[in-house]
Amino acid sequence: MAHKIWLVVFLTTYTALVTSAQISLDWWQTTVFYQVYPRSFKDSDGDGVGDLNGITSKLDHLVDAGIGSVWLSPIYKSPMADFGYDIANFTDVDPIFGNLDDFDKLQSRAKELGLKLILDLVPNHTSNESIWFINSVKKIDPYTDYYVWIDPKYDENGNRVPPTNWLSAFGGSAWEWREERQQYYLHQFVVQQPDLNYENPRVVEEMKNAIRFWLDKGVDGFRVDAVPYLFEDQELRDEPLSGDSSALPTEANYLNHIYTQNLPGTYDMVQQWREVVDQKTAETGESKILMLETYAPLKKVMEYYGTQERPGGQFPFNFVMIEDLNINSTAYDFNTTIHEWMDNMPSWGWPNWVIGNHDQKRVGTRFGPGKIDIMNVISLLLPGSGITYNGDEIGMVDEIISYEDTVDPAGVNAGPDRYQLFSRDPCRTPFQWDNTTSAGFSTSTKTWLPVNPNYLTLNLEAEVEAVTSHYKVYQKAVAVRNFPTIQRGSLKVVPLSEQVLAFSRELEENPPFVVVVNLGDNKENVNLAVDDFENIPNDLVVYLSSVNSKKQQGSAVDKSDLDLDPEEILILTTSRGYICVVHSLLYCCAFKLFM
Ligand SMILES: *[C@@H]1O[C@H](CO)[C@@H](O)[C@H](O)[C@H]1NC(C)=O
Ligand SMILES: *[C@@H]1O[C@H](CO)[C@@H](O)[C@H](O)[C@H]1NC(C)=O
Ligand SMILES: *[C@@H]1O[C@H](CO)[C@@H](O)[C@H](O)[C@H]1NC(C)=O
Ligand SMILES: *[C@@H]1O[C@H](CO)[C@@H](O)[C@H](O)[C@H]1NC(C)=O
Ligand SMILES: *[C@@H]1O[C@H](CO)[C@@H](O)[C@H](O)[C@H]1NC(C)=O
Ligand SMILES: CC(=O)N[C@H]1CO[C@H](CO)[C@@H](O)[C@@H]1O
Ligand SMILES: [Ca+2]
Ligand SMILES: [Ca+2]
Repeated sequence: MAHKIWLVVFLTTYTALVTSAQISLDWWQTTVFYQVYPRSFKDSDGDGVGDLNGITSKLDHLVDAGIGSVWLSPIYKSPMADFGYDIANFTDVDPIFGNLDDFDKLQSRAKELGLKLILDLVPNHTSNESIWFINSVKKIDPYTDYYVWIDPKYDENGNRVPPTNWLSAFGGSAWEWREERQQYYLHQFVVQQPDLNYENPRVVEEMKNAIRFWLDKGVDGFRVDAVPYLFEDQELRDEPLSGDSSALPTEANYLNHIYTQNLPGTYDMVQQWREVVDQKTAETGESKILMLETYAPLKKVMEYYGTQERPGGQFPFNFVMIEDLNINSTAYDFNTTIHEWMDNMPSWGWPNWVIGNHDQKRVGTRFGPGKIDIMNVISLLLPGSGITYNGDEIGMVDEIISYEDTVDPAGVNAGPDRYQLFSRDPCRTPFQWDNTTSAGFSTSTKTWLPVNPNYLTLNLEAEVEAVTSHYKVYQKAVAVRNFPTIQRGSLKVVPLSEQVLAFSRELEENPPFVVVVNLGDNKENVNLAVDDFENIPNDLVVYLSSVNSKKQQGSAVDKSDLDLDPEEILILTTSRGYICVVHSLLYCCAFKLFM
């Protein structure tokens, strides 16, 4: 009888908890977004370039890793001057990647596997091969004012000069002269990427239609590219010098971009897109989302959350770990940087942590190969959505690429002496699936970027077979994200020494988690019995330890006397939490009585 009563109590509370957990968080808050760079993920037809069918064939990998959402970098029709970020048609697939049928197959496979699908939206510019631009050059309406066309200025000698000193993100003037129109057009990126004119309501509508086209097809949202660049100063004022002494006068960092980035109209446009997306959410009853790429000063980045009444994106990407931390950062630096985001975010905002993408040196290169897993674990266990750039889960690192093999316009434009400062090719090399030809990426030995020669040992298959590996650590870190403590728990960050960073996640009756990492090259002994961790019980057990750790999963540790090897990672929980986690007993955690 007593048992029965307990069972009823258990089930009622269980149901209430399950329900409350489900009501309180949406899929995009708990998921990990996995960025696929399509050219480099998997080549299905042996031409050396990745494609949609290739991606479809490898979606199981994402499920195996525990990932819930895939974000594809651009797959649209493009002359590939900026490898797909120069779009000629926003509603068609480039033949190099396949066609719309292949897209449909990819999407249905993703749905079958329970994966959400996010596309890249590149609203700032089109390709100069877009029919819009071709017509605009010829002043064929309605395209005449689709782009930013401005009359030339003349210097004191009567020579034609661009209307402002604005610089392209990839170097050189942001203005390009066109004889046919006797005007300059603006391109904040390469010459082949003319900026759209967002003062023109038709352009605004075109982009909304592109968003609707893909939403109608069933995608779950967009990652919006280069958001700060949407609007420019209507008075065409020159930008002041930045004072950055490392930048050449032709390089973007030479100027302070007060007239070409984060102009007020930008925030409003994002909110308008959000309305389009929200409309689909209302129609389908499933949240559709916008994630924004906004490299900008933190205060401006936060404004892209919008207001609670009129939200912007679900979140702007959080790049603080890319911008403010590196291989030399101390635990105090990590503390400051994590707080920087959490303390400046609107109270109702949802965090996220980005450690890599196709524009940055890989995390394993920025922080050193010994810290890849540290960065994966930290970014996945802090509060918020997880984001992983393809290959970071297996610890891929940048490859050194010669100037001859360089294809990224940002690198090519910089010339043989400075290309390594700008080229994004090193982080875009093909995914390393196994130790066969071209790392299992392609049947061809000639791939669009060379495969990193380390693939013979560093590849997914080997890491799956190994007892411990980057991938195994990644998988286990992703798995804990299913637990309410990680999804909704509080955060306390405690730098225990210059080298050792710890943070706790706690949620009511649920077992807490404590992440402890040694960022340094020396052994350390730390005491977790600090004020901030006073509610953490003493019976701590290792849920996950790093590849180099001597501590076994499930072994007990002494809270006040913890030895750490260099670059060691520990995810600790209580013995009750440990049973829950290893058996994936999601909600058992909440009941002290029963465990
Ligand atoms: C884009 O491609 C689609 C499908 O091929 C086509 O119907 C449409 O006219 C194209 N749009 C533009 C602007 O070229
Ligand atoms: C696009 O720009 C490239 C580089 O300036 C040029 O070679 C090409 O002719 C342009 N295409 C069009 C259609 O304007
Ligand atoms: C890290 O420190 C080393 C030694 O002081 C220095 O050479 C290196 O440039 C630093 N790296 C970064 C990214 O700051
Ligand atoms: C961690 O960062 C916060 C916010 O900057 C600061 O208030 C706190 O003192 C830092 N903790 C330590 C131990 O430095
Ligand atoms: C290639 O990988 C397979 C599977 O991991 C392994 O059995 C084999 O020994 C590897 N071959 C070489 C040459 O490393
Ligand atoms: C991170 C990212 O996607 N950056 C993109 C910003 O926009 C330019 C131009 O579209 C791209 O080249 C970058 O890759
Ligand atoms: Ca291919
Ligand atoms: Ca613009």
